[in-house]
Amino acid sequence: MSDLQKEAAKRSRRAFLTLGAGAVGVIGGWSWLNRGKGLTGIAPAFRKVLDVDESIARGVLFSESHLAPEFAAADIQAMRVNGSEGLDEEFDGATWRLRLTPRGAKEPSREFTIDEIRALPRVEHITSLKCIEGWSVVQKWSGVRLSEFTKKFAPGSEIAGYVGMATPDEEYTVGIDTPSAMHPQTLLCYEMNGKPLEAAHGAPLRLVIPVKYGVKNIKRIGTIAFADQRPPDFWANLGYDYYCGL
Ligand SMILES: Nc1nc2c(c(=O)[nH]1)N[C@H]1C(S)=C(S)[C@@H](COP(=O)(O)O)O[C@H]1N2
Ligand SMILES: [Mo]
Repeated sequence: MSDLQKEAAKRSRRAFLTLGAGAVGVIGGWSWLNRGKGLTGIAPAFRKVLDVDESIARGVLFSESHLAPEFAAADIQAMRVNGSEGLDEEFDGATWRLRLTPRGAKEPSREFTIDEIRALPRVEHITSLKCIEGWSVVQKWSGVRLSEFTKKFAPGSEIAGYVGMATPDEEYTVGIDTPSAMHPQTLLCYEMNGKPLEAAHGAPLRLVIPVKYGVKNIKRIGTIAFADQRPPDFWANLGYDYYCGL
């Protein structure tokens, strides 16, 4: 099996176990995720269960006050790389631009250089990146809040249902419900542990969204587009859970 298939198989098994059990999984927390084995896919009949769980998670358990735990500097762990979809080796950082499409627009309305992003109010947090495979790493992340960026450059887009992001080559995509995207800990991140992001971690700009699993923390963002319909999502397109909240 390819690495991709392996992650997919592991992921679907855990997605079923965690999200199929709904609120219990959310309340039970991370350690709960690592138990149980056996399922290889999500049957269509379970899709409904997952969607119900999503509405429970969004309506009842999720709110702005629901913050992911933050850690002390002494807790920062060794970096670990996972996933290289959309991280083309020929990528040229010098010509990279972030393109933004506000809600209702068909084309990007604006492009940003990394220096323009770096000039925005800087926020840092030390949080845990949780891969659906069952491991996690505590890292320090620096960047600008996606909510701040949106308020400034796409005002009004907050009411869109979703924000979609893609790598410059469009190989990796994520779709995120706007409440999670506007969460105060959600960052457009350009530094990891006090140093500019390395290529494998998504240079020059990645998403850090500690209220979601690693899969939604897209590395090397090329485009951000607000939309009312669910945008494409690499893992959800393969049949896995769209919401992917913790
Ligand atoms: N572009 C891109 N972003 C990605 C991935 C990927 O394959 N390509 N993998 C995701 C997964 S599954 C995880 S767990 C995290 C890992 O982030 P890290 O390599 O910085 O630890 O990146 C996420 N973002
Ligand atoms: Mo992951």
